[in-house]
Order: sequence, then structure tokens, then C-alpha cells
Amino acid sequence: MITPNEIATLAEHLDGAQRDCADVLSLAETIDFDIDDAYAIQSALLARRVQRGERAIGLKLGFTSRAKMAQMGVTDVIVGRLTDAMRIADGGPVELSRFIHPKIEPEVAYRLCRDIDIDEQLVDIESCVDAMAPALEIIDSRFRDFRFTYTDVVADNTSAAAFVIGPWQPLRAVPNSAVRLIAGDAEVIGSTAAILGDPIRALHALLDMCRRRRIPLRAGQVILAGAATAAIPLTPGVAECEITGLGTVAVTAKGV
Ligand code: OOG
Ligand code: MG
Repeated sequence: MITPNEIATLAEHLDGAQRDCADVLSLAETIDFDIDDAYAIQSALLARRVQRGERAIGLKLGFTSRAKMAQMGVTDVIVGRLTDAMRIADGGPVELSRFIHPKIEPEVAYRLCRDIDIDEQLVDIESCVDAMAPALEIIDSRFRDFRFTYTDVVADNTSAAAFVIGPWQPLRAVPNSAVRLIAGDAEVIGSTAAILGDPIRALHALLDMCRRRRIPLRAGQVILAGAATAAIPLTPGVAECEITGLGTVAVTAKGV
């Protein structure tokens, strides 16, 4: 356990790295902090954003796929926060100068249609979702070369930087749909099955994480279920993700 003062200082440090686009070194190398501390730092980061006028509009899961776990060398699912300032319109522009070393990954998004009491034992989370969409997430670890520990990445709001939601549509089962992401010269293909075996399971994992971390679930929140493939570098031009049965979503990266 670290002190509330240390939590505030570390949140300020990571917040500064994001705002200045200046990477920092792993916190875990120099400070002994645990996973509870890491989520406390993440909450303090969100509070700083809210204080600046941003609105918390959703949550994201991370490391729900083996490819991502292997890419980052971790073994546990993580949860992070999304704000309105991170949202980019489908097909819309995003300045690469906002980021340190952005990568992009294909995701499935869900939308909550009612508030959920996380202390209520018998929640049917699937009935609290009214829409889903293909999505893209731009991750941008504040840590140099994306080198971080499990506690580091949680403190750093799970590398959350920006996201794009494609057309919302009624809920349907996509347990094993083809996923294709193209960004510049890079292309990755995979399956929605990579997301915990079926992306719908991400909703159950989310409820569990929110209970453990005391994170509220509210109507209207956007939920990113986690990447279906490893992330690829975001380069200037259009990045597009297609998920069979769900459609496409794109973003246009500007700058160098
Ligand atoms: C952490 C973010 C992981 C996902 O979808 O698995 C994530 C990172 O890879 O830097 O967003
Ligand atoms: Mg992600």
C-alpha cells in the first residue's frame, strides 16, 4: 500500500505524460505498489480529467485475448475508463500528434441501457445491453516502448487513449466472426472468439471487475470488450476494421 499523497503524485505524473506526449519509465521499477494502489491511481487520473471538464462515458476491458496477453506478457483481465474526449467519430480524423506511440486494435463495443446495482447478486448483465457495434481502440501507453508491468498498465488507465464506435445495431451473437484490421501497410486478421472465447463473456468479466473495483455501471455507458488481435502501429491514413456480421468502422489518422 502506498499513501494517498503518493497516489496523487503518481496520477499527476502519468497525467502529465499523457498531456505532454512525453513517455515515462515504469513506476513499478522504483516504487512498490499493489493492484489496489494501481486502480486508485487510475481513479485519480479519471478524477483529474473530469475536473478539466471531461465526462466519463464508458469502460474498457483489456487483455481479454490471448494474443494481447502474450503481446504484453500479462495474464489477467484489466479494466480502464473512457471519457468523451477520447471518442472519435466513425471515419473521422485524429491527429497523431496527440499521442506518444499509438497502436490500434479491433474491438467489439456494447452499450448499457440501464444502471446496474453492482451489489445486487442476481444481475442479468446481458439484458442490460441494448446495442453493439464494431469498434477501434487507439492505445498509447505512457510508458517508454510499451514496457510496463501489470500494475503499471492499470495505473496508466490500461493505455486508453482514443476509441471509435461504428454503427450501433441490435444485439446478436458473434461467437466466432472474422475480424480484419488494416492500418497503412499492416493487416491483422482474427476472430471474435479470441475475446474470452465469445465477446459476450466480456460483459460478465466486466461486471465481476466492476464489483471488485467498485466501479459504477450506468445506462448509456460504452463498453469495449477488448482487442480481438494484437495491436498494430497507427500510421497516417485510414485504419479500418471489419467484423463479419457487424460491419465496419474506420478512423483517419493525420500528421506524421
Ligand atoms: C494495454 C491495453 C490492452 C486490450 O484490448 O487488450 C487493451 C496495452 O496493450 O497497452 O486495450
Ligand atoms: Mg483494447
